[in-house]
Amino acid sequence: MLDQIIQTKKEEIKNLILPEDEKLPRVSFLNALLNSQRDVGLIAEVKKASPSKGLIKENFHPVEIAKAYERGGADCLSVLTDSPYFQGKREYLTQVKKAVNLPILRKDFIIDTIQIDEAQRIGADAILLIGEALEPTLLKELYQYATELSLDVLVEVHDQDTLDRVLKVITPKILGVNNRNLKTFETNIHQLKAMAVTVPKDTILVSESGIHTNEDLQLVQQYGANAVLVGESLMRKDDQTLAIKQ
Ligand code: IGP
Repeated sequence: MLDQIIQTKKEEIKNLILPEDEKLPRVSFLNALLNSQRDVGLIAEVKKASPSKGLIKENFHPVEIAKAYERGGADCLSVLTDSPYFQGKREYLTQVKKAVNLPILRKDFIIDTIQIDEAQRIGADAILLIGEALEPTLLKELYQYATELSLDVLVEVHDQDTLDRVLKVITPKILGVNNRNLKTFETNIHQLKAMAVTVPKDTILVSESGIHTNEDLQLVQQYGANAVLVGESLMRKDDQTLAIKQ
């Protein structure tokens, strides 16, 4: 699946026209996680659909969801901008950015610097780079490019091999371990357990995907997560504010 998504992105990039710079104020994604008042930091995701679950939310209103997350006390937001697979849009991110004060991660499959320019222009505060999707030299180049534009980067890996490869070229300030394998869509809530010891101690560790209950949250915290990235289980609730109030 991941290979197919990357092929699609290569085609998209060929036709990509950069939007006007919205010149929206940048908020530090990293600081929001560092200063979280929650037991475990929370990145709440605005997610309409996914390839593994299909449509997650009917009557999808990204701005309303984002405001509800903010009221509930999320530290950061993640907004899907990929449309072929997740039914996201870059406009959603800009609309959300204009409506809330929380820092926003652009959730997409970034393989080229032009997508980082795009992220910056539409109002993202941070971008995602996926270890499994990028050769180490390209990962390093994109990481540096984003950093020069003052965008924070969430570097995501699924397994130990990828983590080892990533750490040879960069020391990410924020590292996500995706519990979901993007090639098979299998989710394993214990994915982080054996990997956490190899993560540099100053790196913020985020457990991503498949977190549904308080038990899941406590488990990943025990494994060493400083924060979690949650989409589906929050999106399926009727009241997103209530769902994340501690
Ligand atoms: C959220 P979930 O299972 O709570 O909806 O997962 C997030 O981790 C997931 O959307 C995600 C993702 C990605 C999506 C993690 N890494 C990379 C697209 C691309």
